[in-house]
Amino acid sequence: MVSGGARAVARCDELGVAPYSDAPDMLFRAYLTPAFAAAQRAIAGWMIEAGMTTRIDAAANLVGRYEGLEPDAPPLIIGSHIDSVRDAGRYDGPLGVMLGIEAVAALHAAGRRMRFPIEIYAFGDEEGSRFATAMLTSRAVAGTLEPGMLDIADARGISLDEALAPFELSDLKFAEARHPGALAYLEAHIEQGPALEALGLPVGVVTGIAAQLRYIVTVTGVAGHAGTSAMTLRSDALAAAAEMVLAIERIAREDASDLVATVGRMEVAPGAPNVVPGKVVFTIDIRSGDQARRDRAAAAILTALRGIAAHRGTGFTSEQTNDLAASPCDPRLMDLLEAALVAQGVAPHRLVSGAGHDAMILAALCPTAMLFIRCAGGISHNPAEHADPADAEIALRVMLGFIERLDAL
Ligand code: HGY
Ligand code: MN
Ligand code: MN
Repeated sequence: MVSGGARAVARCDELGVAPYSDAPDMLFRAYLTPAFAAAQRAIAGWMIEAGMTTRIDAAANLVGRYEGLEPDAPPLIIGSHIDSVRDAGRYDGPLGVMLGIEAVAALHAAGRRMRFPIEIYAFGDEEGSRFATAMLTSRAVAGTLEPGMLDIADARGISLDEALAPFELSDLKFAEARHPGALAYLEAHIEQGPALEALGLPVGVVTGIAAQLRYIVTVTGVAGHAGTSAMTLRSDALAAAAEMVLAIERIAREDASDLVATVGRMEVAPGAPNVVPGKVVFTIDIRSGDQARRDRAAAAILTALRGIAAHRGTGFTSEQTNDLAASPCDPRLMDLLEAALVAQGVAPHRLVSGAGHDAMILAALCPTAMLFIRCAGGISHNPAEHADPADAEIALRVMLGFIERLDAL
């Protein structure tokens, strides 16, 4: 018989290709697309098979529920996201959802119910790969949406409200996804880094998640003929942006800490070989476990970029699109998770997450815990991402041990 861990990995693989990807040649499943809807249908089927009832909430999250002995008790939420980055790996997000389903399937097969209900959340938007504001759907659940956050459109100009319409949902009701109150939130996720692999450990307990800031920067120069615009007379937006990217890298490197800063997307207009670039739009993502350090670096970066723009005579604007506070995991839940991990014969190890997770948003709703699963070479946000079925099986047993310990409190 296939183990629950192996089945969870196999289901992630199944979700890695069409019709569960919107792109024919890679995995890209953005929030509210046809591939997203197809993935929801498949996952809902697996939830029902595992003994749950299912619903889609007002933010288009798929929710499976396994009743407890005390139906009105606040539930344990187990979740992660099913949207992906462009050209994604198969496990970032879905593995946590699949393992949650497997945990319920194991309880159901054993005829076991806890005092509390268990809800499995397949969050819709975590990556922010369609709309610039990431973690929209967990913010709706945690009740931390801010004014203006839903007033957004994707790269093709489709508003959130228009994207919700095929799901028979609307941005006016989005906040109704707010959860009435949960006992705890547990998220299993691939580590997306090399630490567990280097230590020879299949799983580890997360202590907290680094703070993030994201910006969109627009650099405006003057478009001109590539053959006739003299080098000394140009206002080249891309040359200025290139200098800015290097300044961002230098500032982050010079900090010599856990601080990281990334320019991950750049659009050059008009984007022709024979035209001096007139406009460049790029993103900046800045993170550190220390929020004050992150903020100091962000201020230094913006000052440097303004200086480059002034020196080169280009226009410069920046807009903050995301501000996620550092999020410590709950000490008591960490201890429970660690006890469950030790019971599986795994040496305990605690580590910080540089990647963002829905858990950092859910922390506003209830205490949170995260279990990291080793991933090959620490590679993530890359189709080469790989999680071992044997590690997933250990993670599943740790999650079940955690659930039993939470029930016994
Ligand atoms: O960007 C992140 O940290 C995550 O993968 N959403
Ligand atoms: Mn990711
Ligand atoms: Mn993720």
